[in-house]
Amino acid sequence: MMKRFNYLFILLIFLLSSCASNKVQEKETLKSALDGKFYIGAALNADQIEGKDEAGLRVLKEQFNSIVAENCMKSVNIHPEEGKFDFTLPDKFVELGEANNMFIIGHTLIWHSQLAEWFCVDEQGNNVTPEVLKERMKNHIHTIVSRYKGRIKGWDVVNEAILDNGEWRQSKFYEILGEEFMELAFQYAHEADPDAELYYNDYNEWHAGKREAIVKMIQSFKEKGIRMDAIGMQGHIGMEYPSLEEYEASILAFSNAGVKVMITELDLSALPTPDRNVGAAVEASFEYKKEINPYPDGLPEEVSKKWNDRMASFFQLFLKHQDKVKRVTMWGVADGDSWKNDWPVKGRTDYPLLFDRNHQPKEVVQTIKNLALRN
Ligand code: 9MR
Repeated sequence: MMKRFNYLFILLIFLLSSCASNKVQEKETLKSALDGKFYIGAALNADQIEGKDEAGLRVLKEQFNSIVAENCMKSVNIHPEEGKFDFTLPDKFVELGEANNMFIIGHTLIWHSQLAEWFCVDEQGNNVTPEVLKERMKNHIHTIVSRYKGRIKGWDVVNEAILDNGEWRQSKFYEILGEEFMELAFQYAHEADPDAELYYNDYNEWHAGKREAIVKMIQSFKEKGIRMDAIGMQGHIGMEYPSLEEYEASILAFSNAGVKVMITELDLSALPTPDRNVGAAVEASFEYKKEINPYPDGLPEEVSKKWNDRMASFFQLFLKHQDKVKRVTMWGVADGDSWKNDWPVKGRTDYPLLFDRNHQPKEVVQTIKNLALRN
């Protein structure tokens, strides 16, 4: 009798304490649960920066402690004509981050896409000389980086310069300057703010060719004494790709080469992909068909479970490597904001982010908090 009472007593204590710990975890936010592990960030669109998306901003301020500009700092927007900068949104973006004590990231200084038309050509549309392009890059980078010196803490200096097979992308920058453009970009950024962290940011880095080329680049930067703090690993992932092992191999390779890893641009598409190697090439586009937009009215339970489990397994991986991963940034706050709704097929309904269209946390948010408190 006494023994049975003891068992019951122990069970009761166990139930009460696990209830209490669940309550504590419910009160935690993503940023408080992940505190001391890595920053948790989100990309901000114009409506959020301008204060129009109140629901998105509420979630952002409550849950996240880092921000990156989704579009407003791309050269086509921030420097549309030579010598004519538009800092309206970028200034507001930085003020928003500072007012909320966030780790602010600038995106992106040199990118072949969304490139201002004038940047690499003369008035006749011919490529400028290497000397002119160097001068333009220097002016562009110096003007932007020094404006936010000490305020923007890290920069995606160069974006997407290497192809999946490890070859250089034939961008205008490469065409005119060769490989040197990469080093020059980092050098100019460092001159403008010696304390800012500098990153190379790309997608599909789980492809062996791209991984190896990036490792070589890190090594060469180290030999030459050029500052590069981290590799940004864009996380535009799908339900079937990449494998956790492929993604982990790149985290390990970059870290072993001597830099930190930032998980940037994370979103997990719940939709079928017309091409699993499409990466995040903005120009890719496939025709809309009803069968590739299967969930216009919400995710079925079993798909939602699979989605939550897969997102959780990625966060588990990031937590396993919390000594290497310094930041995880979602490419948007809530599903309705995501570029994935229109890419690579226009007009679909996707479910790639941690908060749904009503700005409610998905199940995985609680799972991430639990994992963070345990790891
Ligand atoms: O999410 C961005 C989308 O709103 C823009 O239309 C697009 C083109 O500027 O860029 C998207 O963000 C890209 C990021 O800047 C770089 N990596 C790939 C991202 C998705 O295309």
